[in-house]
Amino acid sequence: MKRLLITGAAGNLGKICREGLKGYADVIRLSDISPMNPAGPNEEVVPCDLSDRAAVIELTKDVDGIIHLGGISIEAAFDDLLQANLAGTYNIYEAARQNGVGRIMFASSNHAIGFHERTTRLDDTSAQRPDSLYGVTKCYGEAMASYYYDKFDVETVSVRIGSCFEKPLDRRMLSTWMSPGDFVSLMKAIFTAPQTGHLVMYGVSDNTAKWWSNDHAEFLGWKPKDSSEQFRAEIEAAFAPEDRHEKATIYQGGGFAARGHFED
Ligand code: NAI
Ligand code: 15L
Repeated sequence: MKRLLITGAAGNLGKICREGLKGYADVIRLSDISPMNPAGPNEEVVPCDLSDRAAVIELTKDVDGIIHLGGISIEAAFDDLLQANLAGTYNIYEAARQNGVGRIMFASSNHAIGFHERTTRLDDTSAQRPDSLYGVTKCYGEAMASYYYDKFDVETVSVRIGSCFEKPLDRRMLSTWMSPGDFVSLMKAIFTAPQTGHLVMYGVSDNTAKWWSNDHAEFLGWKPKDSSEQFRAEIEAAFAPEDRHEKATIYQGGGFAARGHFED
């Protein structure tokens, strides 16, 4: 890999990738609308607003692969999501097509399927069931990825990321947690695989309580190493048992599914 672009490089997962992928490509190009630390060895820092198509076309020149993390990462007003997540993702795909970028990792989310109940075990063929406007933008991103592969051969792995933090932050995350180390090893697997087409998978560690079966992880040759079980006692001591009749507990998306419309 000669040059790998990471969008959203100033964010939580962007920083994890910047650290964890050092040396993985000859050059790592880091981009965000928010401030980033200056470039280190083998790095380029290129600020860019993803909603600016001309700037995104410049940003993706001479790039071989893209880890597309940039955008709004929680529920938000539609007009804001429209710019950052909808226009931003279109601009990345169109720029990739024009500049011949071969493969993209699209940071989808469990909120694309968050209105499935926790008692349902999902796989990569399960229907989209967004739990928020934010989740809708992730469904759109997966559809964009599918279209750009079928028509233009731009490959994508759409990763429905669970909850990627240092450790689970509540009881729900005992099911959805993905360790930073597993996230980095997945990024490497995605750009090492000989062929991916457009593939949907779950970004989740090897948690005992997980809700998702992940055949496409095996297809990529990726095996998570961590499990949330190491945190179970700590989380169960800190958080009261969940009421299984509450919306936030019935649905996989938790609070995203339970909350009302963002703009009301
Ligand atoms: P984050 O909010 O920490 O980082 C997102 C970055 O995107 C920010 O640095 C922000 O400045 C940048 N950004 C926003 N609008 C932009 C624009 N118009 N142009 C350029 N950059 C823009 O989010 P985090 O946690 O790092 O997540 C990264 C991606 O992964 C997001 O797309 C998020 O939806 C997705 N994801 C993350 C999960 C997690 O557990 N961290 C779970 C599921 C999905
Ligand atoms: C997401 O999609 C968010 O980006 C992240 O901040 C968490 O809320 C995560 O989902 C989750 O469901 O835990």
